[in-house]
Amino acid sequence: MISRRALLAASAGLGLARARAQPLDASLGADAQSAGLLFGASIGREAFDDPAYGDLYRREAAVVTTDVALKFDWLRPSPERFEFGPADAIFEFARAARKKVRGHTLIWNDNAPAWLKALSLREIERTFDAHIERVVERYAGRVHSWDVVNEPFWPMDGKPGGWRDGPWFAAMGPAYVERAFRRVAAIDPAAKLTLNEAQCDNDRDWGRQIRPLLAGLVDRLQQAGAPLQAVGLQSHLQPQWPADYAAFAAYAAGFGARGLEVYISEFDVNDQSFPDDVAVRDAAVAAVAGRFLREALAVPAVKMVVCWQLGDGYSWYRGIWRRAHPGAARNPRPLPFDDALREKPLRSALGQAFAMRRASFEKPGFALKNHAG
Ligand code: 9MR
Repeated sequence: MISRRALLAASAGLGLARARAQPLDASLGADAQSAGLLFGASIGREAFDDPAYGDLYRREAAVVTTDVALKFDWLRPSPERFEFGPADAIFEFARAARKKVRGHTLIWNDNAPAWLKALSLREIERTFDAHIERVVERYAGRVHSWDVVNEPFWPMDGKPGGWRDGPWFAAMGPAYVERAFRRVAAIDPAAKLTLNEAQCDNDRDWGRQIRPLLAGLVDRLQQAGAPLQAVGLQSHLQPQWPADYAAFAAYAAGFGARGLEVYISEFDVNDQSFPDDVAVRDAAVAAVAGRFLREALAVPAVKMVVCWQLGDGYSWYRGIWRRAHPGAARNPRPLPFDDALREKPLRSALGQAFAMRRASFEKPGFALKNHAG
């Protein structure tokens, strides 16, 4: 391992940005921290069932996001029951390993349990307030950031304004968003309150429609004085679709110009359009990630990169792929570690991107490219 001081001393005489942009290679969490970033991954029970996987989080992550443990449908199997066990276990893991926790997600119109949908609109509204209060109170002071509302927009639902349909929207209309932010802030003022959205990284119709909708919502929330501190841009990259990562970075910088932090909150790379050959595929995934991160991490407002799990074997893409291709030898490889938890080229791409950001920080006059102008 090369020390930071040795690296700087070696590169000072040469004055070569490339020589300075070598990963420190301690861990992704430490490399990211030296570039003014938090790095981490979503976490679920896999990290407890598979101790080597848990150790990988201990080594590499500085922050963990609850994958499913805090989602309404997982927490609330019935109206009376709160299933806090899995989330409590993640908070205890984070406390013991000194990791920050991102709470994902309080309010999402997807995946609503049948019992919630069966309630009257007035009862749904009451459930909304009571749920936020109970959950936020339990973890108050221990949450780095809350995804207060997840994926507010889904124009394909056909609602005016492109809103995602579901019980919360049905009961309160668009007002549910501001209401959620205000209630969380009243209970846990220390958490950074985040609006998390999907698709903004692609230029197919979904990305093109959702980007301006999200920016408009952020403007309205800020005009109303709502307590919003960050925007999460999930970044499940889809290289099979058109994308312009420089334009994405400019979009992210726009939130920075509004005084907000930006989190790359669910990073992974869909490899479905790449060849079967594993070495070729892993290299292609790393190349896409490198292109994306080079642009995104040049934006000062971007303060965090969270992968959606760490190892390919635990990616959400695995289940989707197996259902669509039963018995196939090929499996998705969207993450920085493989099934045996060995490092992949994507891990190097992340380390390299953190090193490039650090090198930009170290340039005189703080030369991070500011897309907001
Ligand atoms: O990774 C999550 C998977 O295990 C769940 O079954 C699914 C539904 O709750 O959600 C996945 O995570 C999603 C996240 O919560 C929101 N953005 C998209 C993620 C991938 O589907």
